[in-house]
Amino acid sequence: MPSVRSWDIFCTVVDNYGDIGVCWRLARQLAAERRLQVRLWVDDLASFRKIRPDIVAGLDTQRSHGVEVRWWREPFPAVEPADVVVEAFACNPPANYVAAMAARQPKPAWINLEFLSAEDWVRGCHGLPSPHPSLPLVKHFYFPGFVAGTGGLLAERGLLEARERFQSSAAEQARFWQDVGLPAPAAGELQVSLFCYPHAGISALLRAWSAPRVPVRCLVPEGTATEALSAFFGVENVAPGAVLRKASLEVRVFSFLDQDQYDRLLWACDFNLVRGEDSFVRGQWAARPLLWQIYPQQEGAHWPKLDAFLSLYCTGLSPQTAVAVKSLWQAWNKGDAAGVEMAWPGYWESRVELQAHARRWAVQLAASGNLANNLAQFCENLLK
Ligand code: TRH
Repeated sequence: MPSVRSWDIFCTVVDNYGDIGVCWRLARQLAAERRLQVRLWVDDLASFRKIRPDIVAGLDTQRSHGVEVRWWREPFPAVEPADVVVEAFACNPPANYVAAMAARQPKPAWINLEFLSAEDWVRGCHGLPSPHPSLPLVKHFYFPGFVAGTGGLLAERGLLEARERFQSSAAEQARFWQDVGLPAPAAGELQVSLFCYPHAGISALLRAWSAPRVPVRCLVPEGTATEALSAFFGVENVAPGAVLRKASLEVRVFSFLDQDQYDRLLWACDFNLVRGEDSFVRGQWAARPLLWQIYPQQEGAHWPKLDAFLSLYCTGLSPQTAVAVKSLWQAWNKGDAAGVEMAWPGYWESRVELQAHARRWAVQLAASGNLANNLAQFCENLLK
């Protein structure tokens, strides 16, 4: 492999944090572990700053973690295209940049990094070429995935070992709680993190957790479930720092953490509610039981994706636990409060099996390698 390949990664922030979350993770890993020269073009630096606080909104050029971060805006400057060009989620690099790619010798490897899905068709489309309709360029579709024959999932080197160390070290956990300004958990208290889109099912879980059984501490990032929390606790202030209590439930609202600290939060909790794409993947690497809210798409395109993941994830579970997982996940994604309320006790009863399963699942996922390395190798083959 040549000593330093250059990469341009293009990211438009459509909404939320998943687009930049994935692109930043990829850029950082390529720079740190493969010593590549990475330029990340982002159209919304304010969203980026939420998950990487050293990013300054309004700067055309800055560096973070060995990555050159460029503000993507019009008019797009005349720059020399990199050896590898990644457009995340079909975001279409600027026309003058694409024209420069076509004029470059040798041509860059051009990748469209797709959304994550467990559906079967992904393996058939992963890596397929798509010739440009008018320019001498070929784009390749690159799909992340959960099984061999896909691009795998983003995971930094040593991630599982770091998580293992953290989860077995009381000192590391104590340091974490201190660093993020949250009190350490009380003995016997169930720790839950809650990251989701607004929906009616949230109140059902809050009700279940406040029933006097096991004390629950629920940690919620700012801007999440705000209306549900307001209504449930009858308060207006659900800003960062808010502490809300009802019977055996305590909710604490925190300011967004950077990605590394958010990982530790997932590792530190007993049960994680995650959403979208990137927190969903990190929830799996955390090796703890999880509940995923998929990003809702038009015309229900997300339902087959949810079902495909559920059938993969539930393989190897006892029939009773598989039903418990499917019932809760489906009710949660429908925003069906009554369904969530009915499904929670069965899920909770299966927690020992689910915990063991979550650990096995993370090991199984790691066996497919990691997306950054798989993608770098794929591009090297294209550039040969
Ligand atoms: O924010 P999201 O809902 O992003 C979504 C999805 O990616 C969806 O597929 C996409 O189409 C849409 O955006 C545009 O959820 P996601 O994917 O989990 O991204 C959240 C990111 O924020 C992830 O990188 C983790 C990070 N994060 C932190 O760094 N700190 C935090 O405190 C929290 C709560 C999240």
